[in-house]
Amino acid sequence: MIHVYEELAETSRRQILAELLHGPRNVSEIVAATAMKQPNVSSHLARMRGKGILRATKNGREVYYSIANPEVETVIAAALARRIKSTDISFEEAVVLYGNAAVQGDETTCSETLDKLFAANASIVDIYQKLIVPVMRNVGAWYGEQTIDAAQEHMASAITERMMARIVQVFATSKQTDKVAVLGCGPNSWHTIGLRMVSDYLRVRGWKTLFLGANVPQSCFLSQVAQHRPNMVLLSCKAEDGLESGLSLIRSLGETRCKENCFAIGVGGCCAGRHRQEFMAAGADFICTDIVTFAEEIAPVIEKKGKLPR
Ligand code: B12
Repeated sequence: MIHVYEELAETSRRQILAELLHGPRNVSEIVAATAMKQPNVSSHLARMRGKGILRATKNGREVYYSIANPEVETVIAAALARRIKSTDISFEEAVVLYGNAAVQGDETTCSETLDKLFAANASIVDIYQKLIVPVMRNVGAWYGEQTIDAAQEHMASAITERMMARIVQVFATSKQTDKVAVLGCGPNSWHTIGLRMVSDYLRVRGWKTLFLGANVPQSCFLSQVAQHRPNMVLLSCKAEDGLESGLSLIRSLGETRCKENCFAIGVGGCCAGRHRQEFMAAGADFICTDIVTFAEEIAPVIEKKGKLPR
């Protein structure tokens, strides 16, 4: 019976077997049901027939394929039913699965873990706050206690950035507002993942986002803001190394605000949380250290041009 599990582990053959659980099918019917190319379907059918998992019966000029016998059929049906059930996953389990995979460079498991959360209808904010944030916190702790090395920390960050590109595509809508945000990390600030979450969230809400990335020289940052005339400028400041340059950037941004180019300035990241007063004194309109508060209390208010919680 081991052959059956091998076949079920492969996506295309699993799709064909799932279709054949409904009864005998010819090649054209399988092509239509699976949206696979005809030569691929034929080669998978030939392989599984060779292994005794399928049988072929001629009916006039058509060849119909079916599952070889009731015993094999029971195994396939049970395995597929288990698979559907296994889409249930808690965030706690996902953090463990994804985190261990990320530091081992196992992108497939990270991606499959996300698929389960998508299937469970998790929101983008929940995936970011309840999966990615604790995963990266664990990665930092593992690095601190030397369970992983710097290369693994960088690899996990790189994989997470790729997974976030996937996440935002899954939640992307055609919704578009006239709102624009410029987001970036000032000189000496390299932690972009939190700010990228905020950027993704705004995109899903229909904002046009200009994500400048890490370590942006102050003059270039200011020129992007002058060019795009955003409604909101967002910075992230996570490590103490970026404090002085972050404050300086906010002061300069404040000076460039005028009637024609009026935007809200927001700062996030834990360094901003620790130095809230200094950032507010420098000209920030709000400090926000988590994406849930941003999504629930800040973005809707800015969209309505209401008063921000200070
Ligand atoms: C990954 C990582 C890196 C990566 C970053 C890759 C990348 N593309 O971002 C790399 C390897 C580049 C890096 C570099 C460094 N890092 Co580092 N890094 C981390 C790590 C492991 C995870 C950070 C992360 O991505 N978290 C996940 C995100 C999603 O969380 P977050 O940023 O907090 O974002 C959330 C909120 O803060 C908020 N948010 C964040 N930004 C914004 C912005 C806005 C506008 C809003 C509304 C909300 C918001 O929303 C997010 C979701 O809720 C942490 C460990 C830890 N415990 O945090 C250390 C950590 C942050 N790093 C640290 C340090 C010291 C450094 C280095 C100086 C190390 C070195 N000696 O070279 C350098 C350079 C840092 C610099 N000058 O900026 C320290 C900071 C300590 C401190 N108090 O200053 C930490 C805490 C590790 C530690 N315990 O020592 N790092």
